[in-house]
Order: sequence, then structure tokens, then C-alpha cells
Amino acid sequence: MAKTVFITGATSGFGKATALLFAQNGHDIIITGRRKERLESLAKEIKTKYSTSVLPLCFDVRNNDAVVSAIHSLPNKHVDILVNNAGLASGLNKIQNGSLDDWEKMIDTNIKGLLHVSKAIMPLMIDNQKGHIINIGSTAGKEVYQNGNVYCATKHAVDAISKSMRIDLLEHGIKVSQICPGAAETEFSEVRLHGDVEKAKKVYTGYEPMSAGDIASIIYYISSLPENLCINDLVVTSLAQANSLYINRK
Ligand code: NDP
Ligand code: 8X3
Repeated sequence: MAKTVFITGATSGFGKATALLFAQNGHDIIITGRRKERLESLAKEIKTKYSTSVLPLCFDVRNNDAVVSAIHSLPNKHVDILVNNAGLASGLNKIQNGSLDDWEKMIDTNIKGLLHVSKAIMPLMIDNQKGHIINIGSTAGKEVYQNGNVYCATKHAVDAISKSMRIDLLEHGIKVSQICPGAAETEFSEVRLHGDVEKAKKVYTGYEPMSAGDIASIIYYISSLPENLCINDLVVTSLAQANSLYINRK
């Protein structure tokens, strides 16, 4: 049966690949992000290729009023699966050299943004006594590494929020899963390195990183399990990566 899937950060990387995969499998998609042209072009692509409904909603997850008004605008007030994916790293410096602006961006997006969207969607799931929240954490939420400091802290917060959500939503039959990927080649490093494309490419040289499609297929798999099963927490890396600290580069 077709489900309604709400995906944050669908203009790129994991979110875009996830939207395409769910649409390909006949699910109704709500795609969100700040870049309107990209949302519109993805919506067009989905409509052309698949016979499913797609609704683009353009907002910044950091702006709670914008989040609330976008979610209030949903025609059916119904979401089966929320993929809390929007997020970023900004800067890669020792903490003593960190920029306040980078820190605020990461904290406001990765922690507060995820909370804003969840707060607006949880009541819809509670009304339905059913739903699935899939939070995108990171290996950076399991271990810290040099220069990772505040990004790692935000993903540790996602880890804690995911565990808390699972406990607090238990009585409502709502599943909460966290996926913690290691390195995957998307626009992530370009954003982290403030647009330095050449340096960003080097993050993925000498080994085969994961792709956005790999993570999308895991999100899809987790959401397709029988009703009685919930993958609570899943850490995934490419074969060349052991954890945040060890990558086998040739
Ligand atoms: P991308 O940079 O390719 O995609 C990030 C997405 O997040 C974009 O669609 C972007 O949309 C959206 N986004 C960022 N800030 C905001 C905001 N303030 N409001 C709304 N949307 C926002 O990176 P990935 O696909 O790799 O990252 C997706 C998630 O996965 C992030 O949470 C990231 O931390 C996490 N992750 C990534 C890993 C990797 O190695 N790539 C590994 C582990 C976790 P727009 O700019 O249009 O708003
Ligand atoms: C993204 C993966 O290794 O850059 O969360 O922290 S890493």
C-alpha cells in the first residue's frame, strides 16, 4: 500500500536518492529543502517518471514558523514515514579555531531543525497511533574525531534524541530508527569545506566511499520491514572504513 513519506533535505545527496527510490516504489512523497529550483526540478522528474504524488515544500528547517506553516499546509495532514535527513557540517577546524557562525549553523540545523520538523509531525502520527521516524545520524554521533568537534556533538545529540523519541513515543506505536552512515560521497564535504570542490574530492580518494543510493536503499529497507519489527540503530560504512577514525586508503 502506498505510504506518505516526508523527506527533509531532498534537494541533494541522501534525501534526493531516497525521494526517487520511494517514488519508484509507488509511494507518495513530500520533498523539502531550501533550494526551490532543485525541489521543483526533482518534483518534475518524479512526476515524469513515476505515477505517484509529489509535493515540494520549500523551507529552512531552522525557522520554526516556516516549518509549522509548511506542515499545516499538508492537504491530508497525514505522514507515514518522516525521514529527518536535512543537515550539514560547516567547517573542519580545531575547536579553538572554530567559527561561531559554523557552530550555529550546525546546531540550528542538525539539532533544532530536526526537533522543529519532528514536533510538527509527531502529533499527526500520534493521532494515527502509527508512523515511522527515521533520523539520519552519523558515525560522527558514535565517536568524535580531530576537527569534528561541534559536528560530532550535533550528531551525538541526534543519537540521544533518537533514543528518547523511541521511549517517549513507545505508547503510540510509532517506530523510531536511526541510521548512522560513515563517509558517503554527496555534496556533504563541499558544504563542510565551504565550497572548496577540489579539497572535497580528496575526502573520497583512495577508497570507494558509499553513495547516496546506498543510504537510500537502507532507508527503504528499514521502512519495509514487517509492522512488528523496528531497526532501532544502524551503523553503516563502506568496506574500506572501520569507524570515524580508520579508512583504508590505497
Ligand atoms: P548533502 O549536502 O548532499 O545534502 C544535505 C541536504 O540537507 C540538502 O538537501 C540541503 O538542502 C538540506 N539542508 C541543509 N541545511 C538545511 C536547512 N537549514 N533547511 C533545510 N534543508 C537543509 O549531504 P548528505 O546527503 O550527505 O547529508 C544528508 C544528511 O546525512 C545530513 O544530516 C548529514 O549530516 C548526514 N550524513 C552524511 C554523511 C556523508 O558522508 N555524506 C555521513 C553521515 C551522515 P538545501 O541546501 O536545499 O536546503
Ligand atoms: C559524515 C561522516 O565521517 O564526515 O557524518 O563525520 S563524517
